[in-house]
Amino acid sequence: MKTRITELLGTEYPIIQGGMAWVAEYHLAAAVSEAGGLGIIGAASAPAEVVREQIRKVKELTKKPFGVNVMLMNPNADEVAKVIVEEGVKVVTTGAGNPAKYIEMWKAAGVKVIPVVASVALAKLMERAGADAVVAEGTEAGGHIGSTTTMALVPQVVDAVKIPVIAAGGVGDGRGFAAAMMLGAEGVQIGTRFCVATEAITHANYKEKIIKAKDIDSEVTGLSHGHPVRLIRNKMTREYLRLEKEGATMEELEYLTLGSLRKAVMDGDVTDGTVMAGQIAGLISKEQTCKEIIEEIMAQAKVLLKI
Ligand code: TUI
Repeated sequence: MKTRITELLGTEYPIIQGGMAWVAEYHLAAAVSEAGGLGIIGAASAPAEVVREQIRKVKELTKKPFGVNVMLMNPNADEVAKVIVEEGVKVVTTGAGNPAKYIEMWKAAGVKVIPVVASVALAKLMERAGADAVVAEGTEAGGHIGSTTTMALVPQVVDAVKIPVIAAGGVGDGRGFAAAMMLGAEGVQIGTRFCVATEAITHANYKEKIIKAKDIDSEVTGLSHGHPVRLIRNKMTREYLRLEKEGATMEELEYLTLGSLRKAVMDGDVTDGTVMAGQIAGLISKEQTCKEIIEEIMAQAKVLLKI
C-alpha cells in the first residue's frame, strides 16, 4: 500500500509503532521494521548514551528503516536530539511537547521529522517549522494525552495542514486503520497492540493486564496538574485519583509514581505500578508477533477499503 507516508519513510506499510517508554526498545523496533512498518526506539527518560546503544542494536537486527521518539519532557532531550544526528537516524517522532528548537538541526542532517500533536494549533506550528508529517493523537491513546478524540482531531488536522497526517489513539485493528484513512490520514501509529507483541520485552503481567482489560478499564490521572496520563485502573490509579481529589501537591503525586512505569513494564508489578495503555486495550485479545499483527491489520483494512 502506497501513501505519502510510505514514500516518506520508505516502508512497505503506513504503520508506525508508538515510542512507548520502556516498551519501545530495540527488539520491538527491529521486529516492527522487519515486518514492514516503522519500528521506533522510545528514548523516554533514558540518558543519551543508552539511546545511542539502542540505535546501534536495532541497526544490527534490521537494515530496514526505523526511527527514534524523543520525549520532550526528558531532561536529556537536548543530548538525545544530538545523538539522533550523530548516529544517522533517518526518522524522528516527538511527544509531550513542542520540538521546534530541534527541527532545524534535524532537517539539516536529513532526518525526517514527525512531531506527535494533540491539537490543530501545534500541527500548524509544526508544518511552518518544517515538519515532514505529523501524528495526530487522540485522547483514546495510552500515556501522556491531549483532550480531543481521534475521530474529531484527525479530520481537523488533515484540513489544517498540507503535510501528511498519521492517526493515533484507538487504532488497534484493520477497522481502525480503515477508519483513519476515511478521516484523511495517510498512516497510523499503534502503541497498545504492539505492547503485547511477542517480540516486546513487556513483562507477561503487563501484557496480561492489557489482554484482560475491557473497554472501560482505563483511567486518566494527572488532570489536576495539567499532565494527563491514560493507564489501566489498578491499586495505584485508585490511590492517585483519591489523592488528586483531596488536592495533593504535584510532589506528593510524583512520589507515588516514581519509577512506577519501570516497575510495571520490567518487574511485572501491575498492582502498584503504572500500566499505560490506550482505550483500545479492550479489543486486544492475544499476543502475536509483529508480523502477524501488521499482516492481519493490512488484510482486514484492504477488504474494507476495497484496495
Ligand atoms: O508523548 C506521548 N505519550 C507519552 S510520553 C510518556 S512519558 C511520561 N511518563 C510519565 C508521565 C508523563 C509522561 C508517556 N506517554 N504522546 C504524544 C503526545 N504529545 N500526546 C500529547 C502530546 C502533546 C501534548 C501537549 C504534545 C504537545 C503538547 O503541547 C505542546 C506545547 O505547546 O508545549
